[in-house]
Amino acid sequence: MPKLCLILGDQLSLSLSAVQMLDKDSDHIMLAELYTESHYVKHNKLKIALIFSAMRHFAQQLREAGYYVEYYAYENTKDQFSSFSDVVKHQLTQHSYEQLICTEPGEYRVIKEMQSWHHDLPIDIIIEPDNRFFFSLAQMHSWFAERKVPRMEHFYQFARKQTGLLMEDNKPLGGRFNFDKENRHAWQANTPLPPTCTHQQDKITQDVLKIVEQEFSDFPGKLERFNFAVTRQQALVALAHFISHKLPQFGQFQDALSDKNNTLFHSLIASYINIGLLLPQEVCQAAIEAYQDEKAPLNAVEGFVRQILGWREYVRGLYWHAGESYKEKNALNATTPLPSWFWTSKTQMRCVSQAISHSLDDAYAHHIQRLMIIGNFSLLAGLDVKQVCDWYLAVYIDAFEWVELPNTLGMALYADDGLLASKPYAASANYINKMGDHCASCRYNPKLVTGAKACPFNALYWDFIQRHESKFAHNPRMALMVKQWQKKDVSDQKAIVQWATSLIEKLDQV
Ligand code: FAD
Ligand code: DLZ
Repeated sequence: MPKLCLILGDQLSLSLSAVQMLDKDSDHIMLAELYTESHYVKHNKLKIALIFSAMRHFAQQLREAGYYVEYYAYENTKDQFSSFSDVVKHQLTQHSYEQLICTEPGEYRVIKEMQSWHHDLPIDIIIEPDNRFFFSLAQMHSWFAERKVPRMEHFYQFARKQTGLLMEDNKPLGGRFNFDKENRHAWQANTPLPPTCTHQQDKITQDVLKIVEQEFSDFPGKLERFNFAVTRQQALVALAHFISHKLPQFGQFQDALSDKNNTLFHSLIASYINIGLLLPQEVCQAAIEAYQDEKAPLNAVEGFVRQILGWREYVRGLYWHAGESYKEKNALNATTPLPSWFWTSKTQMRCVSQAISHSLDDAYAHHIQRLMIIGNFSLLAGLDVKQVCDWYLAVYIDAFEWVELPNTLGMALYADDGLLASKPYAASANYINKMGDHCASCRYNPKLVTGAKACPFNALYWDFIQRHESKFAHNPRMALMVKQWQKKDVSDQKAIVQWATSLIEKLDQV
C-alpha cells in the first residue's frame, strides 16, 4: 500500500524530511489551499497569492520529478473542507494508504491538529522533524534548557563554532564574532540604490491573482504590486540579485531608515526561506562565497549571516522552547486597542505612516521599520500585545507564527519580560531622526516633547519610562533612563505625563 504525505504551504522544499521518506513510484503527496489557513488572521492578499502560487508551482515541480500529487485547489476546497483534517480524511477515502507522513509545522495550532490525528484517523501517522534549519529542535531545546539567560549573542557564537561558518582555526574571521558597530549608518542619497529584481508572472500566478482578488477583496494588500519569486528557480535569481547588488552595502545600511526608499539594501528573501524555496544553509553559503571572492566586505557578510544563522534559528528555538503559553505573555500589561490607522496608514507621523502603508500595500517593511518604528510606537503607547502580534502575523509576506511571535511579542514589545531582549527596544524621536530622513517631511517636530507640534514618540517615550519606573530601575541597561526621568522637574514630568495621556486617549487622531 502507498504512503500519503501532506505538505503544507510553507514546506515547499524537495529536500523536506517527509518527502525524503517517500517512494516516488508508489507513494502519494497532497497539498491543499484552505479557507482556514488563509483566514486565521486577515493575511495580506500578497501573502495568500504567494503561497497559493508557490504551492501550485511546487506541485508541478513534484510531478515533473516523478511524484504522484493530489492538489486541492481553493476553488474546490472553499465550500467543502474547513481544515487540514477535513482534506486528509477525504483523501483517505479515495485510496487505501499504509501511513500518513508529515513534517512538523511552524505553529502550535497546526501541530495540535496533526497530533489529534493519532487517535482520530484510522491510519499510522508519522510527524518528521523539520530538517530545513541549521539546528534540530532537540538541539535548540537543550541549548535553551542549559542557560538561565538564553541570549541570541551567545547562541550565535555557539552556532558559528558548531557550523564552522566564518571561522578559521576555531576563531571568528576578522577576530570578532560581531561587526554590528560598523553597521549603524544612515543612508545618504549619494550611495546609489540597487536595481529592483523583477519576476515574470506566468499563467499559474495570473490565475491565482484573480482568485485572490475575487475571494479576499477586503483583505489588506495591493495585488498589482505582486513581484515575488514563486519557484525555487526564481528564488535563486532573487538570492543572486541580492548577493551582487545589495550585500556589499547590506551591513553599512542595515539599520538605516529612508523616506525615499522602503527596501534599501535588504535582501527581501525571508519569505522564500520561510516557505522553503531557499534553504538557510545555501543562503549563508552564497554570502560567504561573496566574501571569499572579495565581492563583499566582512562586516556585511557577518551581519547577514548573523540574521539567518543567529536570529532566525534562535527565535525558532525560543518559540518552541517557551511553550504555547508564550503567546499569552503581557509583562507590561499593554492593553490599549490598536488605532484604526494600523489598517489604513492614515497617521500624521510620517515614519509610521510610511512603514505601515508599505506593510499593508507591499506586505513588507524592513527590520528597523518593524522594530524601531511600528514596534517601538506600539511598545511606547502600550498597545494590546495580542492585537499587535495578530497584525504582524497578518500583514507581512514572511510572517509565520514561529518567527513572527518571538520577534513581535519578545523583541518589539518586551512582553516576555526580557526572555529575548536584555532591555526594551524603546527610543524617542531622536533615534528616528538620526537614522533617517522621515522627520524632514513630517508635521511633527522631533525636538519637541509636548504640544501640538511635538513628535508623539517623545512624550510617549518618557511616559513609558515613568509607567514602568520600578521595573526598569532594576535593569542595568535601563537604569540610566530612569535616572534621567527622575532628574526632570516635577512640573516637566507632570506636563509630559499629561500630554502622553492625552495622546493615548486619542490615538486615532495622532
Ligand atoms: P534582511 O534584512 O535582508 O535580513 C536577511 C534575512 O535574515 C531575512 O531574510 C531573514 O531570513 C533573516 N532575519 C533577519 N532578522 C531576523 C529575525 N529577527 N528573526 C528571524 N529571521 C531574521 N521575520 C520573518 O521572517 N517573519 C516574520 O514574521 C517577522 N516578523 C518580525 C516582527 C518584528 C516586530 C520584527 C522586529 C522582526 C520580524 N522579522 C520577521 C525579522 C525581520 O524583520 C525580517 O526577517 C526581515 O525584515 C525580512 O526582510 P528581508 O528578507 O529583506 O531581511
Ligand atoms: C499561510 C498559509 C496560507 C495563507 N494558506 C495556506 C494553505 O492554503 N494551505 C497550506 O497548506 N498552508 C497555508 N499557509 C501556511 C500554513 O498556515 C502554515 O503551514 C502553518 O501556519 C504552519 O506554519
